[in-house]
Formats: sequence, structure tokens, C-alpha cells
Amino acid sequence: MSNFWILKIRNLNYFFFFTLSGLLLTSKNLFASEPLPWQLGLQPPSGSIATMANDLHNLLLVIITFISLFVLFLLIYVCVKFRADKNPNPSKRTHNSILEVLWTVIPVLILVVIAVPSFRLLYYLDKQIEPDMTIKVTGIQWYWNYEYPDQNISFDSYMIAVEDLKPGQKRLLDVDNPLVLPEGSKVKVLIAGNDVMHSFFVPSLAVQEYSVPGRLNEVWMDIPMGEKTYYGQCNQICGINHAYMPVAIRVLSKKNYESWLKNAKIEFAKGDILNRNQIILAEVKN
Ligand SMILES: [Cu+2]
Repeated sequence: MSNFWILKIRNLNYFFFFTLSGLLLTSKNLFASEPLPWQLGLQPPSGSIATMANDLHNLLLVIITFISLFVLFLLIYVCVKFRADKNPNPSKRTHNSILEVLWTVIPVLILVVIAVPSFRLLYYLDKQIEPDMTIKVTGIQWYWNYEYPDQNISFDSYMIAVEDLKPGQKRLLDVDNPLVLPEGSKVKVLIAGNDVMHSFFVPSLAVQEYSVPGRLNEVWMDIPMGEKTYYGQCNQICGINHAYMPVAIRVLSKKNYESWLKNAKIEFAKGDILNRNQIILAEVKN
């Protein structure tokens, strides 16, 4: 067999190997978005915000790689070409107008190229959306409180301790009460802090906002279709248990979300016991 065909078959093997390993990796990530052991790069993006952020990251990665390689090439070139034994009488030149204009203008142009998608993403994040629902998130030492102002629901979300983990639950990521949201929705998130600064961060949705005591920050999330759990963590050092206040967002189909909401209105009703009893009574009467 000619070398050409051996090479072709070998390439094909590589192709199948990488496709298969890629499929295995993504299938593991089908029902949850979380950090994986030995993961390289960002978590697969979910929703329009994360997709745009991921694209910007990929563009920057290409640009910085080319810049680094170019600088490395120049250094090696100078070291070899102008080494002392090859170049005993070095040039005394200190200025070169053309070169100076070029090394100013080219970086400016590169920055302009980067600025376009960067500003586009910033303004996209900052725009006033028509939200399908609003959630209030409060960072507390060391757990989260989620409030659904329109539904009169409020509940705390604690990490499940390592010794209480059930099979399939993720260490340091799963919580007793995740934030539950409907698929395919735009969610306005109001974020406050109770004691110290925390930060609400979900990498796969590219959402990160500080929770500051005495201030109400605002951000929005683009929740894609499909039932899935998105994991994140507090990423503002907030004290001794900072590592133990993960964010878990469980996205349900519209139908499942409605039935969750029905139970949640009883279980997590905000306010006094009387209010809760009235809701239960209304449910019984219906
Ligand atoms: Cu923290």
C-alpha cells in the first residue's frame, strides 16, 4: 500500500477517535452543565449570552496566539541573527519612524477589531429586555436565598453536605433547593447581599453579578430550551464557607415548571403561617 493511503487511513482513525471522544464528552454533559475533571477551555455555552461570550473568547484566543507566536519568532530571529559572534559591531541606531508608526498603528487596529464584538456583548448584556419573569437572589453567609416576587415564593438554597450526598448528586455543587426556572425564558435577576459581598456566577450561562449589601444589582439570563441543571458557584471570596455555597439552576419544561410552581407556592410561601394556611385552604377547596 502506498504511503498516501496509509496516511489517509491513519487520518481517518484519528477522525473517528476524536469524534467518538467528543461525543462521549458531550453526552456526559447532556443533562447538566458543570465543571468536569481535566476539562480544558470554557464550559459549553448555553443560551445567547454564553454563545456570544464564547465566540469572543475564541476570537481573542486566536489573536493572542498569533501575537505570542509573532513575538516569539522576532525574539528567536534577533537572538540568532544578531548574536555577538555574527554581529561584532552592533548598529547604534535608536529610531526608525516607519517602524514606530507601524508598531503603534497595528496594535490600535487589533484593539479596534477586538472592541467591536466586545462592545456588542457588553451592550447586549446591559440592554433592557422584556423579561418573562423576575427572580431576586440574595447572597448570605453561606447560602443563597431565591425569591419569586410575582409568585410570593421565597426559599433558601443550601449545599448538600458531602456525607449526605445520594448517588448521582454532585459533590460541592448539588443543593437542597435549586433555583427552578422554565425552559426558553428570559429571566431578570435582581441581586442583593445580606452581610458581605458574594457573587452569583453560572459559567455555562455566562452570568456573573456581585451581590452587594445595600445595593440591588441587575442582570438577565437567557435560559435555553431543554431540561437541564446548570451549576455555578459564588466567586467572590466571602468568608470561611465561600466554597460551600454553590448555585444550582434546574431548568424544567413549561409543564413541569407549572406543577413545581403549584407545590412551591405551598411549600415556600412567603410570609406568616396564616398566609400559608390560606394558600393550602384555597388549594383544598379547588
Ligand atoms: Cu463566596
